[in-house]
Amino acid sequence: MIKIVPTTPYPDQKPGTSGLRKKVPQFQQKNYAENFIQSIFDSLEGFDNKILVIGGDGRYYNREVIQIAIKMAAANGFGKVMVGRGGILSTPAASNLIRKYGAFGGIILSASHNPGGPTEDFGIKYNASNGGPASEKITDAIYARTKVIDSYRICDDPDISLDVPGIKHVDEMEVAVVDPVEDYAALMETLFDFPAIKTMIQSGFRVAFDAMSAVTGPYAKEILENRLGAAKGSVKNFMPLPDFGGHHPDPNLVHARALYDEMMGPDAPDFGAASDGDGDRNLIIGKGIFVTPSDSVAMLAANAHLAPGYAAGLAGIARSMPTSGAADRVAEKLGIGMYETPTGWKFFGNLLDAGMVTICGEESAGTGSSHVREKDGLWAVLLWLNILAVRNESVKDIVTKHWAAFGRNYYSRHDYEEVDSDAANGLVDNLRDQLATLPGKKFGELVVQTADDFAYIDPVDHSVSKNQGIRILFEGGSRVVFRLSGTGTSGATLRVYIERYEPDASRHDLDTQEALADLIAVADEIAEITKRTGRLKPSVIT
Ligand code: VG1
Ligand code: CO
Repeated sequence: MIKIVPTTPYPDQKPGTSGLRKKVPQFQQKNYAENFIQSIFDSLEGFDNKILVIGGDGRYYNREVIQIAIKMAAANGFGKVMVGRGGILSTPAASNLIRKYGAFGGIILSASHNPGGPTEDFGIKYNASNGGPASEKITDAIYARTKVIDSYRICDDPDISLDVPGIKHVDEMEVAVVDPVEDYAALMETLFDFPAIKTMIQSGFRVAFDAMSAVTGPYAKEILENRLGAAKGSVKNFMPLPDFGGHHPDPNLVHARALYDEMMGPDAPDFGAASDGDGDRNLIIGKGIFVTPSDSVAMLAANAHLAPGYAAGLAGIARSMPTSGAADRVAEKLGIGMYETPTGWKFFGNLLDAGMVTICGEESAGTGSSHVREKDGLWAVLLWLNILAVRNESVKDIVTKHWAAFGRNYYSRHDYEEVDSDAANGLVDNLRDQLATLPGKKFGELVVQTADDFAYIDPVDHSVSKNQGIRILFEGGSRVVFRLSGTGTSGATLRVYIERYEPDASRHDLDTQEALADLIAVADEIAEITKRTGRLKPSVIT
C-alpha cells in the first residue's frame, strides 16, 4: 500500500561534484535519505511506468537505502526497477544498464573513493536517461526541492530479497534482480579484442589488479581471470566489503601502496591496476613505472584505434580543466576537437551525446569513452591491455616513446585534506582578489602570463558554469590550479594542481616533484597555503 509520509526539510542536501555525500550517521537521520530520493523524483517528469536502475558499491548502509529507494520508486509510479544482485552495481555498469534497457534513469548509491563503514561515508546520486550523472540544471532543482519538501511517497511492502536473481514485485511495480556483471562484461567484449589479450596472457604476461575490497572485485574476477585467463589470484581484494576492509578505496599511490610497491619490486608483474569504491576510477602501473592519470588519457587516446571498438578513430577528446594538457597534443596531432570542461563527469555528457568526443578523462584517475556516460575503471584497464597486446611492448616503452613524440607534461596534484573550511574559503577568496594584478608578475624565473577563475560555456546547450577553479598560467606553458573539493564530507579539501611541459627528451626522466619544485614553491607563495592552513605539506600527493 502507498503511504504519504509528512517530513521536514534538511538544509544541507546540496549535491556536490558527484551527488550527495555525507557521513552515514547523517544519512541515518529520520527521513534523510527519503527526503533526498523524493526530491530527485519531484525534480523529474515523465517517468510513469518507466524503468529505474538502482545499485551501489556495496558500502555500509547500501542495502537499507536500496530497499527504501525501491519502495519509493513503486510509490512514485515507476513501472519497473532493475537492481543488481546483492544491491551491487559499479557506477559504469549502472550507466550501461540505463542505456541498454532504455531506463528513465538510475540511482547510484556510493561515496566512490571515500571510506565506508558505520561512521564513514555514504552517497546518493541520480543519473539521467543517457546513463550519465544528472546535469547541474537537475541537481540544482533537486537541491531547491530538498529545501521545501514536506512529504514523501513510499510503499509499506516488506523488503525484497536482493540475493536471488529474478522478477519480484513491490505493490504493482516489477523488480528485476539482475546479475551485476553480465551486461557489463558483454559490453567490454564488443569493444576489445579479448582473444588477443588472452593470447598475450597465455604467453606469460602477468597482471595484478587490486579491487580494494570494493565493487570491481566481481567484475575483475569474471573478466580478467575467467574470460581472459589471468592466473587465479591476479585479482586481489576481490570481495566487496561494507567497510572496504577499513581502507580508503582510492586507487592512488598512497592508498594503493601495496600494488605500487609490488610493481616497483624485483618480481613485478607486467601490468598493475586498481579501481575505486564504485569502479569508475583506474590506477595504471607498468613494471617499474607509474602512469599518471593525465598521461594515461593521452596515451589511451593516441592508441585507441588499436582496439576494435575504436578502430574508426576518435571524434574528439575532452578533459577536465585541471587535467594536464598531454591529451591536447594528441588531439592536435590527430586533428580532432579538444574540449576543456569543469571537474566532474557530468560535464562530458553533452559532448558525448552530441558525438563531439569519444574519449574523456580527468586527472583524478578517471578515464572513459562514449560506451557509457561515466568514467570506467575496468574499461581503461582493458584498453591498456588491448594496446599492449597489439603493440607487444612494455608499458614503460609505450610511455617513454609517447613522451619522446609529444613531450612530457610533468604533473602532480597536492591535496590538503580536512582543512578548516573558513581558512580554505579565505585562501580561495584571496587568490580571486589577486587575479587582476598577477599577470606580468615575476616569481624567480617564472612570469605569470594570465590568471583567471575558470568558467565553462557548454558548447551544446550553452549553459554557463562559473567559479570552477583558479588558474595561474606562466609563460612557457607551466601552470598551477587551485580548487576546493566537492566530494569531501568533513572540513574542506584544497587541491593544488601543478604542471610543467618539457619537450626535451633528455629531460624526461626527472623526479616529478623535483621537476615541479619551483612551481610548488610559487603556489605556496601566491596562495599562502602554509600560512592560512597551518599545513607544512600536503596530506596526499598524486
Ligand atoms: C573528485 C575529482 C573529480 C571527480 C570526482 C568524482 O572531485 O577531483 O575529478 O570527477 O571526485 O569522482 P572533487 O570535487 O573532490 O575534486 V568519484 O570516483 O569520487 O565519483
Ligand atoms: Co568513483
